[in-house]
Amino acid sequence: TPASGPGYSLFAGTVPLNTQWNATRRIYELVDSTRGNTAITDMGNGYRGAGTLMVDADNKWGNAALSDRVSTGVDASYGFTKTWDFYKNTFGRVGIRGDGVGAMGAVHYSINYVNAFWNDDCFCMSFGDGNGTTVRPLVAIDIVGHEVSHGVTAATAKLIYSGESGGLNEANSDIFGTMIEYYANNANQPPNYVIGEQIFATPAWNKFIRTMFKPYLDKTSPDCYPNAANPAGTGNRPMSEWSMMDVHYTSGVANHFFYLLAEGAVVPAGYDAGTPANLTPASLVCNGNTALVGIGREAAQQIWYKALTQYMVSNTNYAGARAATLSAAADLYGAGSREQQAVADAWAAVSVF
Ligand code: ASN
Ligand code: ZN
Repeated sequence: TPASGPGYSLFAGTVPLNTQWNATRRIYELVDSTRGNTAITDMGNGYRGAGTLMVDADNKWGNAALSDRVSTGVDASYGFTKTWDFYKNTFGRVGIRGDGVGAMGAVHYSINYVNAFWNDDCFCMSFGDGNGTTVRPLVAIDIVGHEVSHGVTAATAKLIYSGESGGLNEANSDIFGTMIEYYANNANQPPNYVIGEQIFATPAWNKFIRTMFKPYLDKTSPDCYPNAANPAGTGNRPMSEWSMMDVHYTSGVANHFFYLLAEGAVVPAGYDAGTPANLTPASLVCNGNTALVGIGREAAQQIWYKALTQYMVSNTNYAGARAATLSAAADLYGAGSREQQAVADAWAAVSVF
């Protein structure tokens, strides 16, 4: 029987959870029958099998403390709920594959594991606990949204996980992970274009997994696509290095494109002049176009989703992503529309022509 109980999460405050009453076991289970029977399990710090279904006697889940193993599961469940609702309400996509079927989420994966991942074979995702000191469990909403979105990519464009298509695959997960964070708009998780900042026990402007507005803040991810207009330099990496770069770095250029498309050459609060990051509009763009105006998150995410699901294919590269988003913008807003021009301008601002 479907039920609803409060969840005391690590990162999102007290949130409503979708649970179910198992009359045979006489216990509540962390299974959401209204979202394709998504289930959250505890791996018990092992790394094999599906883990043990999370259960609770009084339908009040966790206590918001790391010491309570259920609290980590609360964040995973909440993140999955928001992800499901985001895809359904924003794009009419019901379920990761669009077939109404939910996924499994396993928390407490392995020991001191500082990562999370999607596995399309089991249609499931796993979340590590972090390192036990400086890094907390990897169940912040943008991380959950990122992992689930790998399932969406696997069901649609099937972008191969290496080279430029791999970078686009990673960027897709960062883009939707971030849009899911905005969709949830949880007061305990002020939305932003920083990925994974919540998992750091001592937050700081330079503690994050990635930053979309300025990927090179990590001193590795390129801001700009390397070409004649943008030879290697600060915020850029030479083409000769690209083939060896991790997909979590080559994603930077597409993350950067999406930020500029949605928001324009605007420095986010906390990273602007006078702060330690000390960013200026000129430092956000690769071509000096500080007049770049964003079209907003809603139009930007509609363009990206249509490009992903209707135009990108397994070996799409950066040039192909540009063409895909221009086509998607034409379909949605018209050829020569303000939105389509903004897509061209945002790609130019990251040196993709
Ligand atoms: N957290 C990583 C990701 O989802 C795991 C990986 O490298 N695939 O991108
Ligand atoms: Zn990823």
